[in-house]
Amino acid sequence: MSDCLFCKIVAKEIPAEIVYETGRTLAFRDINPQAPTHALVIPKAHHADAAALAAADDGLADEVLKTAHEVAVIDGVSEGGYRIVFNTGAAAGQTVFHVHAHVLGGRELTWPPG
Ligand code: D5M
Repeated sequence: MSDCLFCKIVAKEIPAEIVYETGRTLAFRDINPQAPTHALVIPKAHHADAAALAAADDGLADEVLKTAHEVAVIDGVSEGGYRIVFNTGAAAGQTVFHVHAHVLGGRELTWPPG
């Protein structure tokens, strides 16, 4: 989508600090990190939210999760515990409507989130 921020990151029109990339997914550092590890994992194809990604039903959601785990391995937080969050819908805090998994780790993560 031409006016989508994360599509522009996929197209390299906006810079991002890439952590890991596969053929159909991209992981990059969040611009406003909430933990020592805070990356965003997206499918390169545009899907608005987690529900739309799941409905695509082509294994893409699996790939996003695998890439999220790979980010945790790369950052050395996979053993200590990490969190994968999909804010889904404005009421849940979603501000960018290109589905993204937040990967958070590297500090004690409290529950419930605010
Ligand atoms: O999360 C949207 C996230 O996207 C939020 O944590 C900031 C991040 N963000 C916004 N712009 C950028 C750029 N340009 N690079 C990296 N990260 C960015 P949400 O769950 O939608 O609230």
